[in-house]
Amino acid sequence: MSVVISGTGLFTPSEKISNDELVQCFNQYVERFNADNNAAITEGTIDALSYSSSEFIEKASGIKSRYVMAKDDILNIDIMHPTLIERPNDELSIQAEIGVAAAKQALKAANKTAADIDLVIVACAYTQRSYPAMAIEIQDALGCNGWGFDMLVACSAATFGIINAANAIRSGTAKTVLVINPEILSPQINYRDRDSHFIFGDVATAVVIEDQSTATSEHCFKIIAEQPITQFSNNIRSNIGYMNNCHPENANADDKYFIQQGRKVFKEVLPMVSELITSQMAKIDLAPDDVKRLYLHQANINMNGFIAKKVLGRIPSLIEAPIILDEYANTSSAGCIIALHKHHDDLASGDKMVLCSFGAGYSACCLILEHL
Ligand code: CO8
Repeated sequence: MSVVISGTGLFTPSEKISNDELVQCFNQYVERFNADNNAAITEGTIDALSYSSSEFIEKASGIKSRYVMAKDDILNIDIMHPTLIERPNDELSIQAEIGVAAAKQALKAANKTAADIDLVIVACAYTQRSYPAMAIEIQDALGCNGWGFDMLVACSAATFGIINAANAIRSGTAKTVLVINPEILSPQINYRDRDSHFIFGDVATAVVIEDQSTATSEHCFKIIAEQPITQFSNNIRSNIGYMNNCHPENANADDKYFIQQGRKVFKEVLPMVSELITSQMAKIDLAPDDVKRLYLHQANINMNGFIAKKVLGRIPSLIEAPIILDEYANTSSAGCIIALHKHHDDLASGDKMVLCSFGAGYSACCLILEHL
């Protein structure tokens, strides 16, 4: 049995923030903080905050802008956080809504309807609640049969989700699966922290996974190799969770937001991912020159350049190793799926592609795909 990705979908929020807008707000906040704390800063009891800069952000990461669900209050220096109106329980949740939008596109691309789907997996970095599962809400909203569940693997959620979908098809517990990645990341950003205020954006992606024998779409990608790996690390961490109100004194502390040791992550993840991709290519005797496309996790343009060079032995063109993080920023697990969604129209039968995620956990996953 061969399992294929037969359709992809992408929901992009309508609101966008440029580096300059983000930096302008952050720097106004820094100016006010330093003025308000002038005495303590002069005494040496508080450190002055440093300014952010668009030049740094673009050079260090490649990010130029990000889409968000609610822009206004992120850029309000008295708030610096997205404000989303809480919906009543009988209305579709916001995370389910963007998941449904991406899923509908993926279904259309795969020539499928909701009635064909018998498993919905929501795979992302955060779900807005623990239960009922976002996947079951989306299953209901779309009118799919079968079953659904949520799974969290930070930036590797989408690829781990695809592997779970493939295994469900192989085991016979599902025939056609939707894997949906509604990544609403802006609430987890500390917009007052210059090390991380620029990193993430909001988005949703979706893919349809099915047996090759039922696939009819124009662009079908057969999974010909796959391997997930994990290795514990505290270098990317967030302590947000349902136990936070058990220690209310720290409930809003900085460690409840996304925190990382970016340099360490860069250094440690790079060899881990290069080795993972190389070993998967060796498993199926795939030579670097035969890799038509490298869809990498979209966290940092320099990191992707290093990995691509190590794996392919050459600096790839932007067509071979597409970059979407310049426009979308880091969208956690959705990043490599956006790259696949936007950059596959020119692929032809027999072309081989690498789809690889990496991120918190650490977690990484490499899939090698062949265009039918
Ligand atoms: N403006 C100006 N200067 C800055 C800024 C800024 N905004 N930020 C930091 N600096 C300063 C630093 O303070 C430092 O100053 P000094 O040398 O005086 O100490 C200097 O610039 C250099 O800082 P860094 O060493 O931190 O800069 P880097 O070149 O390492 O770049 C990056 C920082 C861009 C963060 C880089 O390290 C990076 O991208 N690393 C890879 C990280 C990565 O891939 N992480 C994976 C992310 S995890 C994930 O994708 C999913 C997690 C789950 C979702 C979470 C949702 C919220």
